[in-house]
Amino acid sequence: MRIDRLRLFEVALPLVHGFQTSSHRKTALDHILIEATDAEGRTGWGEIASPADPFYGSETTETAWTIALRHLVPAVLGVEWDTPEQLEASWRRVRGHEFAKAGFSSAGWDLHARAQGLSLATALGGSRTEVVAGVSLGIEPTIDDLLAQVERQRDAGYGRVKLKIAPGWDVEPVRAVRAAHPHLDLHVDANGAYPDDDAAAEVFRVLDEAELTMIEQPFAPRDFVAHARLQQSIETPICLDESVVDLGDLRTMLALDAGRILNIKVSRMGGLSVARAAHDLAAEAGVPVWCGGMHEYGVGRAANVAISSLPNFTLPSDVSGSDKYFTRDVVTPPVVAHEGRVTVPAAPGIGHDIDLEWVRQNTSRSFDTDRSDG
Ligand code: OSB
Ligand code: MG
Repeated sequence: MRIDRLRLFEVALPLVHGFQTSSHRKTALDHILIEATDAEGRTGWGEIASPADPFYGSETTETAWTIALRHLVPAVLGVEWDTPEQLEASWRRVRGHEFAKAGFSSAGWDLHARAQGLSLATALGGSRTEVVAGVSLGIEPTIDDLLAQVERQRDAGYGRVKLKIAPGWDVEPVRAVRAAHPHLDLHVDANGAYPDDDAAAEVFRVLDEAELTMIEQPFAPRDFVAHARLQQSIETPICLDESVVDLGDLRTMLALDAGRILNIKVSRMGGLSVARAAHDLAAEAGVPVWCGGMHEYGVGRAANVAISSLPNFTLPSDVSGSDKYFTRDVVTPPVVAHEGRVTVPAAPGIGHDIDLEWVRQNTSRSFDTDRSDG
């Protein structure tokens, strides 16, 4: 297999509902879509879902665009490969920039699956025909607003709710949601906002009583030791997100018992092959995983649904339906959740068509290897 042409589209879409985490607020997204065309004219699509600002991780839309054009496009173009792993080996020398790599990885995997006439899920080795989806709710202006959001998503059929927390927005909102929904599958995500101090220890001691499914990324990404210490002192499983960007990080987490659940994000880990390897390693260690999201458009969302079909994705994933985020997605049909479940497409590749007209209408810049000398 050989990719002979690449097109990139930077596409801006507004979010249906603004989203605030401990570090930033977003009302619109700016993701990069990649179309890879092989020697036989088949196409595969991938998405670079980096946030515009370096507040979740160090990448931005701008750094991803630059790394893609300067390093990843030239690495990938014209390379002969049989497996997506061989394609990914073409950018082995590029350190970091996992979001940018993930877009190319997914485009390669989509092509690979289509060439074999397989769904992406099947090509990855997944067997689930549907995946359980949860919703991730941002920090709201008031607790009443948050309760209304929870109510809305429960009515939409979602059975698992994750709440963003931050110092000053933690014990109270969690207690309020728990009181209103005693049996809800509820968890919290701090996005690394807490300093490792006594005040934080007290917050987590109290949250430990709220019967949460997990506490996600309380401390700074690199501080595995702080997570390990907290895990030894509370019952609620800690889940790591930002901390784990490669398999080495996962080994550190497992060796230190710095968390008992893993959030696998295809974007954060640099692509589908690494995500699958992390899934396998976690499964061997008896650590359950779920698929986190970065508000992906339909292209990245479909890749998330596909990886979630692997057997150790036993907890609900952040793969809610497109309508939670966008009035019109970049794929047809959009990703749809029914009673909190998303059907894993059986059609070849990601199983969705690209709405090129909508992509073009929202494209702020584009690049085409057929229209430049690189
Ligand atoms: O930590 O999972 C996170 C969005 C932006 C940055 C970080 C995170 C998130 C989400 C989004 O929680 C989940 C989704 O895509 O629905
Ligand atoms: Mg998270």
